[in-house]
Amino acid sequence: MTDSVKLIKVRESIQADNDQQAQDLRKELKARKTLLINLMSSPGAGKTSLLLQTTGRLKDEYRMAVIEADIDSTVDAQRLADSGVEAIQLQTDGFCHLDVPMVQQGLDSLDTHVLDIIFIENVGNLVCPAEFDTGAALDVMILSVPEGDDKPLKYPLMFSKCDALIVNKTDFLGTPLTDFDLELLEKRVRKLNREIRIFPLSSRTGEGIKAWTDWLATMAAEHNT
Ligand SMILES: Nc1nc2c(ncn2[C@@H]2O[C@H](COP(=O)(O)OP(=O)(O)OP(=O)(O)O)[C@@H](O)[C@H]2O)c(=O)[nH]1
Ligand SMILES: [Mg+2]
Repeated sequence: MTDSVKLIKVRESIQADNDQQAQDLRKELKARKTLLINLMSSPGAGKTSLLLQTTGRLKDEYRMAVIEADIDSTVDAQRLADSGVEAIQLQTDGFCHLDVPMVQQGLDSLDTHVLDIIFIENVGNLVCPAEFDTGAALDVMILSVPEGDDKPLKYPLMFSKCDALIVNKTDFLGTPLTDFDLELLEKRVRKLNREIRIFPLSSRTGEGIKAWTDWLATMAAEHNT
């Protein structure tokens, strides 16, 4: 275990116009040919596990970094740094989501000019992160099988705003440990968001991850031209 993680304690911004700042950041990163992806989920759905799998598979083709956000601790950034990925840890001091100025503080610590893809691991919850634009070009959420297939009914905004939904922990499917119905979930999600891409996968076994990384590669090619 190395102690190679840069830690930044961020505070809620007093600047009101987060949406305008998000548009400006998106434009700036498009011009720099850097794809920023905002990854959201409830605590423990598998954000860090998926980031480890994803960066591990794409490391020969893309220069990548991760901005981790947590209320406390540097555990997640350390896990990524230990795997060889550049990772910044933002500590939000009780705050439940990231806004653009917080993301900007993370970006300021990275050499964005040489990076093709930057992932944000947002604070774990399905409510507040859905309400704040981070300036990312893509919003991606994870729902894990043990959370249940009823979540689109309870947290519709999150499912409505995302470009892609990862259904993680599919290794639970078909076992007595869950009654999760993937078809029913897809029906519920499509009612909220017809265009969303859905990737069932297991960050544990690796099953289904290639479809996700292939899509990411297409998105990076489109964005970074
Ligand atoms: N069975 C199974 N377990 C998984 C899978 N993906 C992650 N896990 C486990 O789920 C737990 C939480 O995973 P994390 O990757 O830390 O989840 P997270 O969303 O980053 O969690 P927070 O950052 O705390 O919100 C860990 O014990 C992982 O090993 C999966 O596909 N299948
Ligand atoms: Mg995590």
